[in-house]
Amino acid sequence: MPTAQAAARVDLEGLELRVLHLPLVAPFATSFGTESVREVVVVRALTAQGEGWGEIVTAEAPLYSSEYTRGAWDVVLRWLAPALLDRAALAPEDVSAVLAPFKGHRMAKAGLELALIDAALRSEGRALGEYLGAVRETIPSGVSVGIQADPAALVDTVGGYLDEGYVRIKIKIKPGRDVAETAALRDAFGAIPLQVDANSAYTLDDADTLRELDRFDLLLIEQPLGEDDLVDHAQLARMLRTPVCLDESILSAKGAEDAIALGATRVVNVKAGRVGGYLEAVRVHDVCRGADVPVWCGGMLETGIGRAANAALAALPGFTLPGDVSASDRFYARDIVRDPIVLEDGHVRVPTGPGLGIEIDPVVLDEVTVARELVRR
Ligand code: SMG
Ligand code: MG
Repeated sequence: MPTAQAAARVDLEGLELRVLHLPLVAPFATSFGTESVREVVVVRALTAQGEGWGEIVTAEAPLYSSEYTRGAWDVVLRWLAPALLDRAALAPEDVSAVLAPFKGHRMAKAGLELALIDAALRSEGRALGEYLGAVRETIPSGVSVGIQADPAALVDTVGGYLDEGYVRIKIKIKPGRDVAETAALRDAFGAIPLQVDANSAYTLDDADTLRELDRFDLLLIEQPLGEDDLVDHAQLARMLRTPVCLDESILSAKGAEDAIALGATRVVNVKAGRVGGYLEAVRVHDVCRGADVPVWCGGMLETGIGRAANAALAALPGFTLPGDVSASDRFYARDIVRDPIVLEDGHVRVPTGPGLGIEIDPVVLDEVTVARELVRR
């Protein structure tokens, strides 16, 4: 893997944080709850060389992971922003080391790092894809489908996404809402590329149910067990024909290496927020590629900011499976960017403009902002 050339240093003068409330086009139900409004934090880095945008992908409640919006807001304002603003000049590659003394809070760190990456690359007129090591101009687009009222409703919803052109379907499952749902999709749509995501809803005691899914030839089963259950995942992986793919459990490149060595994961879902930033996400990709483990790009219902960045990340060579980088309108009627991600023949274009290659729509941004804070040097 050729190491990307370092980005320019920028003089950080301020950080603006906003909490946004973005209504979803339809409620999104997972094994841990249902969201109708996406609460998310966007970051604007103010530098002497220009501004940059990032996104902190926490949700209102700590249900997917221990991070949540108000916690991220607090840790950024109290600890992370002051540590960054204390530096005279900063390259994006320095951000993780400056923030390393503060444990955890990976999503918060990732959002800050992304804003610095965007500012630095824009100042150089350089695109994020080129910086991260992208090798594709477009990426195949999958869609993540929430738990529906019943299998018939699921067939209906999935049919709509297939008609739109999505090339891979992922459905959310939980105990009691798994085998019948998967069977209904196979009956209705035959051998479409299909996978399931449990968001930690099962234990090893459910192995018999999970083994029933083997007959559906799924691409993978994502995060069946708890975040900390690496040994249990390894044991489950030996009991299933369906490849186990970890999401919540992989928090770093080192964590990915360990999980692979243990046999706990045969495929990895890469999410920049979960691992502390896009640069660590590239390192996760590199580790997996070195071990011949395919990766794909996960999603956290990103706005146009994170969605553009995910498209660039998913264009790296080890991303050999379609990810959850769907069109913006899969979640939002109106995005906060002027150039939202769209689906073209089942694919999404990797942005080529400077930085993230996006332009914020200030009117929409103001309309969905519910809190705002600016910290200056
Ligand atoms: O951004 O398309 C998206 C959502 C993809 O299912 C998705 N994300 O566990 O992979 C996952 C979930 C995490 C967010 S659920 C609120
Ligand atoms: Mg997942």
